[in-house]
Amino acid sequence: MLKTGTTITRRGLGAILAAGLLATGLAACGNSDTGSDGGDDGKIVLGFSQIGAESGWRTANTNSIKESAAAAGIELKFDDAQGKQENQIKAIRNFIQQKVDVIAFSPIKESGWDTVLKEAKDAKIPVILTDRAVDSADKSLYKSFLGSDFVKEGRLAGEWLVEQKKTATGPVNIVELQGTTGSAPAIDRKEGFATAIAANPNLKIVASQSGDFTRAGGKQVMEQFLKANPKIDVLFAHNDDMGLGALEAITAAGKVPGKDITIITIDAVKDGMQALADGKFNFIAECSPLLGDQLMDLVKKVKAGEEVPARVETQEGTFTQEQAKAALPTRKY
Ligand code: GYE
Repeated sequence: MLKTGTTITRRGLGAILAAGLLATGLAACGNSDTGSDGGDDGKIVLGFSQIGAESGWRTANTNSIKESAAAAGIELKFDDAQGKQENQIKAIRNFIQQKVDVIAFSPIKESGWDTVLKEAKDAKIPVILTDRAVDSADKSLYKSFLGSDFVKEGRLAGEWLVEQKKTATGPVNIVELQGTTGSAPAIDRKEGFATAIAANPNLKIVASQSGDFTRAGGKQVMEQFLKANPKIDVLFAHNDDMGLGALEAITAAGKVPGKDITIITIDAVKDGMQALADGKFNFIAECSPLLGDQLMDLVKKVKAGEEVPARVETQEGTFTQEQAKAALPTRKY
């Protein structure tokens, strides 16, 4: 994994600190290129385009960004794109027009960003990707990516299943609820899971479809899966919310979730963790939405002209039912 800029010499560190101090000093003296509205208060203005509010993860992510911006004294211009890429592009163009200091966004899909990212680059506004990646070949279009290793999350989910089913003699039928089509987490989690389960030829994905990362989507697609497949042993859902929606469909079909059907999800938001502690889910690979503090740190650094790592990854674990019971009381989201 790419982790440039993680080794900093003492001298380098001194230079970085000096540059940071200088930038802060300049800003405090009312240097005119800060801020979008007059810009003489020294405040950093961050334009952030959020995907929407499709899941518990997203809500926790939005709260984290708002809270961390306030705590860091960064002025946040927040836009909710309501699940539409065109709205995200519009928001980014607005931020460019308003001459914000830094733009950050969570791209709903991987492709289709080159033109607008080029516009930001031409306007000399640094861009930071949070949570999801883009497939742009030109890596100079953004300064950094902050988020999770989605392939690893899928792999951890698959490896747990391989271990659980290592003594299975017959076929184990798996259905997969994919995230939003074309999004980085849907593409990567699918890939990681498939790679891991290839270790046991008994494990077969018999149906795989997008539930768009929502509860309603998870419920609806699971209903179809149950109708079309008489024997489903395992559900792998790319997030907790789709798994939670699927619970309703499974119960309505007269099956016991967590027993008749083994359920594996990703995220570990509170409702997912509760389902795991209650025995309805069997395993969750964690994906942290608490990106706010790290994002504000990167924003300050790029504004100060410092080098930042091309990729910053969040720390994550996995949860079994017992571990969920232990973690729930102190879970923040
Ligand atoms: O897993 C899902 C959300 O991009 C990591 O998006 C994020 C995913 C998260 O809707 O719940």
